Order: sequence, then structure tokens, then C-alpha cells
Amino acid sequence: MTEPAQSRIGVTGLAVMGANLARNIARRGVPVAVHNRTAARTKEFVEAYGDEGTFHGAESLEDFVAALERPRRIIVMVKAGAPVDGVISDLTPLLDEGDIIIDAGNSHFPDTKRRTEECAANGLRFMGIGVSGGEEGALLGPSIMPGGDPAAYAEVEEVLTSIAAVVDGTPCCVHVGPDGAGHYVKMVHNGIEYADIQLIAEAYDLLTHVAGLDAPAIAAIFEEWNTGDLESFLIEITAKVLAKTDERTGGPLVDVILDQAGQKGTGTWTAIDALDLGVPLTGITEAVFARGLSALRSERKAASTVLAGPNPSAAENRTDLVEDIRQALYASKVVAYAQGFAQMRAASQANDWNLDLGAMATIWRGGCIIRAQFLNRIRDAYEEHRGTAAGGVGEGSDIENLLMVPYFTEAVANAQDAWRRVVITATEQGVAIPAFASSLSYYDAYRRERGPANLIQGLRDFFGAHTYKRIDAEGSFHTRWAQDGTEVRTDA
Ligand code: NBP
Repeated sequence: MTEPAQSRIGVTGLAVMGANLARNIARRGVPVAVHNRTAARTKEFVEAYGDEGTFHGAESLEDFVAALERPRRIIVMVKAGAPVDGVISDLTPLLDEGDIIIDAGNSHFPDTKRRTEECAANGLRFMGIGVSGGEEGALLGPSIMPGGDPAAYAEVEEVLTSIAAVVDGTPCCVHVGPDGAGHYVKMVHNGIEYADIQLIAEAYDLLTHVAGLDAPAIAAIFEEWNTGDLESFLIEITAKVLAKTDERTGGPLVDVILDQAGQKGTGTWTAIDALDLGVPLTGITEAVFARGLSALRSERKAASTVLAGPNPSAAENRTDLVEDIRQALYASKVVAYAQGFAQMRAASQANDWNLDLGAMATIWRGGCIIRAQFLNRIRDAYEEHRGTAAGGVGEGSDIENLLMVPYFTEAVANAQDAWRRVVITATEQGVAIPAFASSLSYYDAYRRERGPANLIQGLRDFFGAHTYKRIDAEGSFHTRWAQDGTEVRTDA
């Protein structure tokens, strides 16, 4: 059946994500109006999937809007950026006060904030929702991070929670916060995904070039790791990618894949936002830089014959390294998540979003790319400390840093000897491990009561009279370094 009089929700943009979301919704028994800029795609969609549920295939936006129950609920799933603004401006004159436009693409959160205001000025309600899980997730159950007006969310909650992944009976969908909060959280999710992937790549590099193992052997190690603390979708698919045989050469496929990583920009957005907020986000940022360095392929090729340094000496049977590398991976991962959650906490405060970070860990447990057992531990941490001020971790869901939660404090303490050995070995052998090493440096800097920034302040005061504070007196001070060397209090 394809021509109902009224559809409960509409989806415009029927490329892979929009099409699969529309199918997922229709399969729950919800009538869906579907539309695409290029009408042929709508026709193809209805022909291919029309029997999966109740669809209204609309050739024009006018027909699409007319098919929707009120308040109209419209999911926009088009390419992020200008196309989203184009669709909103095409829809606006066709809609009525209180109708809801839902941008479910990977939009940048400042755009979502702007669009929220622009729509509100036209009497429309706008939501920005993060959807993770790729095309399979969109069809079978994604992790959904809805941001926007809570009253608007209430109008779509039933549909969104019904199509989301479910873990332990809980849907991976919860209202995140107002305006750009949903897209913000999705952005940090993607940033953490960059860090996770980089850490896995560094472990693979060490297992290959220092431990001397081939791809099938490393695949077996990742399969084994997927039964413990590291159990996650990314570790699981790492084993599968490493185990895949290339049809052309008969060797491991991974050995013939070009070592040049692509990116679509959400990692960069996450890193830029961390810099804006002043949050030390070394794991994710190093992961973005590592992809940038991987892209400099011709420069690396030239440098490989010019720049001196050790070349890794892969020794046979360095299986003693395997457990150390697993622990280094785990500890670095804890740091990456601690940083990502600290960033969301800072953004929540800066934007007045009141994010429930335990709920974010909960909805990332299924449907999304970083789904992992590990997120249960993070969720537990926020649950345990909800409403308490335990051991310097901060109050309740306002944990300042996950490293201070006893479970993670202990986990990293147990892993740190192995982690240090891995960083030393990699450095001696000339293997780049930017995420492992920077995570360890972050850990060491974070646990120091007194670091070396006293000298930084001295230098800043010398060349720029930027002043410094003293540890033994109140106030701000400047030393006349180049004149008579005397100290003056500048705020007196
Ligand atoms: P794309 O990002 O490839 O966008 C293609 C869709 O946008 C088509 O429906 C196309 O219509 C439409 N479109 C374009 Br392009 N310009 C338009 C315009 N000016 N006006 C109206 N429609 C326009 O699709 P996707 O891969 O399905 O992703 C959709 C969104 O979901 C993106 O924001 C993406 O970042 C996000 N996302 C994707 C994934 C994934 O795994 N692919 C995962 C999570 C989130 P046409 O048919 O007429 O050209």
C-alpha cells in the first residue's frame, strides 16, 4: 500500500541514510511520506520498498507537506551544509506555526543553533538530531541524539525511540538538550571514534613492525581482545578487516590498502571546539593530525629515504609485547573517553545545555560506531556518583574527569607499567604512536600537582609583561626583568 491520506512523519532526502531511516520508521507501522529533490529517486524508493510499510511517495514538496498530519514532522536527511538551509527555506512557506523540522544529518552544531533561531522567527520548531550507525544502523536501529525544544521532542519521541537500537531493554535515544546539543554530542561521538580508530591503528602498527606478526595473527589477537575489557564494535571489525584475504593477490587485503586516511571533518570540528573551550583533548586531536600526516603520502615517501632514525626491527615471537599493547590500548582509550566527556561537560556549561553525560554513555552502548562494553562502565560511573561529591570527582553527573572515578583510576594504574613500556619500546624502535604517547603525557600531566607552567608565566612576563601569580602571596605581579629586576604588584 503506498497512498495513505495522512502520514505521521515525512522524510526528505532519500540517499542511503534517509531511505533507510524511512524504511525503519515504516517497518514500525508508522505511515511515512517520502520525498527527494530528484523525484526519480522517490519513485525508485517506493518501487523498491513500498511493500515494507505505508509510504506516500511525493514528487513535489507541496504534495509532501500536504500528506503530513499536524503538527507536521519532517526529517531532513540531505547533505550537510548549504543543502539543509536550502531545504528549510523551501519548506518554510509551506508550513504552519508549530510544525517541526528535524535535521538528522551530520550538521555542525553552530549551524543548528542558527537554524533553531531562524525557524523560531518563522514560528517553526527545529530539531537537530545526531544519528550514528551508518546505513545499517539507520535501517536496523541507530543511536539517536536528539537536540531541540523538549516539547517538539515529545511530538517525535515515540517514533524515534521505536526505531533506535535497544540495549538491555533501553532504547539508544534520549533527549540530549536544547538547540545544537544533539549535533554537538554526535560530533564528540565522532571525535571519540577517531581516537578509538587511531589507537587501534597504533596497536596494529606495533604488532606488525615490532612484534613481527602478520595480519591473520593480529586478527586472531583482536578477536581475543574482543572477549575482554576492549569488547566493542570497532575491535570486532578490526579482526574481520585484518582477516580478509585479497582476491587479487591471495594475501591479506589490509596489506594492499593505501595508507592514506580520509576524513569528513567531524574530528576536526571536535578538535577546534576543544581548543575554543580550552579543553585538553589530546587523543582525538592527535588522531585528526595522524590522518592529516597519513595524507602527506608523497612527502613521507621522500622523507623515508632522507630522515635518519631507527627502523623498527620486527623480532619473531615478540608475543610478550601483545599483552602490554592491549593494556596500552585500554589505558589510552580511557584517557580519550575521559577527555571527550570532559569536553562535553565544558560545552554543557558554556552553552547552558545541562547535558546528562551518563545518558550519553547509555545511548552510545548500541547502534553507533563506538558501541562498546566499556560504555557500561562509564554509565555506571555517572550513576554511582549521581547526586554525590565523591573523592574529588565532582558532583553527580558532573564528574570532572573520568580518570578520577575509582574504577578508571584503578584500571589505568594497573595498566600503566605496560603502557610506559610500550611507549618506550615504540620510541626506541622509531614507531610513531601519537595517541598512545600523548595520552600517557596527558595522564602524567594531569596527576602532577605542580607542572612547569611557572616558567611559562615567567617568560610571558619577561617579554610581554603578562604578569604572574605567586604561590606564597595573593595578587598579580610583574618583574622589571630588563630594568632594575624589582617586582611590582600590578593589581594593588
Ligand atoms: P548525502 O550526504 O550523500 O546527500 C545526498 C542527499 O542530499 C540526496 O537525497 C540529495 O538529493 C540531497 N541533496 C543534495 Br546533495 N543537495 C540538495 C539540495 N540542495 N536540496 C535538496 N536535497 C539535496 O546522503 P547520505 O549519505 O544519506 O547522508 C545524509 C546525511 O546523513 C548527511 O548529513 C550525512 O553526513 C549524514 N550521515 C551519513 C552517514 C553515512 O553513513 N552515510 C552516517 C551518519 C550520518 P538528490 O538525490 O536530488 O541529489
